[in-house]
Amino acid sequence: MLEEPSFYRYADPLADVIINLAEEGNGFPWHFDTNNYTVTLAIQNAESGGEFEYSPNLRTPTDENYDGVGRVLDGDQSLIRTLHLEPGDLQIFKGRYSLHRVTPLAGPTMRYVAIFSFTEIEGVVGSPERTRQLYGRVLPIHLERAGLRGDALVD
Ligand SMILES: O=C(O)CCC(=O)C(=O)O
Ligand SMILES: [Fe+2]
Repeated sequence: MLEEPSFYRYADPLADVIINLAEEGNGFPWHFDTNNYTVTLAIQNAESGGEFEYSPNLRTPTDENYDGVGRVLDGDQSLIRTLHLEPGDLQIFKGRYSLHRVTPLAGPTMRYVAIFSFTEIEGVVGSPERTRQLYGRVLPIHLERAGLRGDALVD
C-alpha cells in the first residue's frame, strides 16, 4: 500500500512503539515527521480539541515550499484537511511531506495515542541528540551505537 520496498521495527526501545499522553492545553504543533510514514492507534480522546489537521504533500524531496508552510501556519483553510479519529481508529500517515498537527485539547480527560514507527533498514537506533529531543532521555544503547560509553550515562 505504501509502496515501501521493506520495513522493519526500530531496534530502539524508545522509538519503536510509544504511547503519547497529552492533557488540556497540549496538542502537537505543526510539523513534518522524520519517518516516511507512521502508524497511530487512537486510544482515548479529550472532551474536545485533538483534531488531526494536515496539508497533503505540502513539500517534496526537492522543494521545501516555505510559502505554503507559511500559509498553513497562518491558518489558510484551503490547504488544510481535518480528521476526527475515534478510539480504535488505526491511521497510516505519510507525514514526511505532509505538514500536520493535533489541535489543542480541552477538558479534564487526557488524550492517548499509540505511535508505531518503522524503518527501511534493519537495526536502526536514534542518535543521542535526537533521542533526547524527542523523549527527554537516552539509554545505554543510544550512546553505544554512537561510539560513546553506555555505562557513563548520568541521568
Ligand atoms: O498524536 C497524533 O495523532 C499524531 C502524532 C504525530 O504527528 C507524531 O508523532 O509525529
Ligand atoms: Fe507527526
